[in-house]
Amino acid sequence: MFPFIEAQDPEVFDALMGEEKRQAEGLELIPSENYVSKAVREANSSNLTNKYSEGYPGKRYYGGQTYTDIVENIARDRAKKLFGAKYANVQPHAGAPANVAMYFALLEPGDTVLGMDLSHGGHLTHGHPVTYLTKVFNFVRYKMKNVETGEIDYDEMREVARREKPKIVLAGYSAYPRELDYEKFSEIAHEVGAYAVMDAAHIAGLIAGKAMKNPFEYGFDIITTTTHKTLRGPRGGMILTREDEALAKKIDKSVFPGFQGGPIMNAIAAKAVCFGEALQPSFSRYAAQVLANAKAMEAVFARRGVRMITGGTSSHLILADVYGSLGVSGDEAEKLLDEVGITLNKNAIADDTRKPMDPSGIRFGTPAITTRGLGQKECAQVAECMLDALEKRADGRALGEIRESVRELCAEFPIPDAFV
Ligand code: DSN
Repeated sequence: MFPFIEAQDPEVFDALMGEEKRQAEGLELIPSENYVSKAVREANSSNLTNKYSEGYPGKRYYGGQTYTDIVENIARDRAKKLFGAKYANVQPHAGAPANVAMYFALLEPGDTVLGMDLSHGGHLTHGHPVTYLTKVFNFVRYKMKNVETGEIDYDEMREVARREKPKIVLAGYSAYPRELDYEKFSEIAHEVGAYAVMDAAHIAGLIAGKAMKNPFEYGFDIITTTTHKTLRGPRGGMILTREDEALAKKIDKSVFPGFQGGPIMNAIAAKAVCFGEALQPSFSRYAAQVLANAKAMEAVFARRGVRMITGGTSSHLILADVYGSLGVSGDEAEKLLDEVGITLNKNAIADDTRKPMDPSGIRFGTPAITTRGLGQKECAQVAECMLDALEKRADGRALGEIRESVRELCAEFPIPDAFV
């Protein structure tokens, strides 16, 4: 593996091999991570990294675009097919740039966006004060009505929308594990003349695989997403427009030249390959299994009395209040589980009173372990291991045994090379 790097640059080679081993021998539960196929990796490291392609297929600023145009058109066509969209822009470098380009396409400085309260699962790019976005746009909030069930307060959303007149009503989260009532979202957005926009970064693969609802089927105007989470592609972003051509043109202009320069064409080739994989029947089976596996983990947490925000999950992720239930903080839990070979992330829970760097919760999910082939039985076993490790955190021998059982599970389920 990596023979040229090995010969030329042993320092980087060593780090890459260390990561190879870490990924092979540990269980990846960060819900926004996944393993890509070797085909996606080949495309991502292909000769297209040598090429500049500012513009769009058929309308570029540089010559030599015969093959970049072919690749980008394949990526766009497959993306449209996957999500039932009429237009796709596959050039955003990642999810945050996709959201920034979407805001600047739809808004004037000072305009208002109505999004989920950040402590209830929203994302930094949905208007966290640490981002530059809040210097330009005005962000107002809706929340969950009940954090034990995850029910969103649609009455409050409507009231705030009528009062604040947002130009965008934004759905989608990085730490909210339930399905949404998309019909209500688009009804409220369109009542006040706003666009209904979904940031599907986390669940794009589950939508594409038809395991979760598609917001476009409920009147949403735009979907932004990453391509590297449940969609199982290269690191990257994308913006889809359901049917409005004028809107799609604004998005294109906003991505380039408004915000980005040259597209990362090797990543676009990898997106094309990933979308090709996601169009196969095997991907729908994968998406359904991701959900079934999360349910299997939920059942163990519920049986062992650990509080889950929203009471459990209807998606790929679980947000557990480990401080409230087990007296171990999110940061301690993250570090402890890392030691036994289980990687996840600390996360604030709704209305958390602890600090962001040491919150009450952990966030974990099943996209990567499902790619590895684990089923419900093994996922339940992983959940038991997690809670055993947290409960027996003072018992070095018990932790050593858990580390060993994680290693055995990893050996039984190696990271696959291909999915189709
Ligand atoms: N870092 C991503 C996540 O883990 O949800 C979102 O930016």
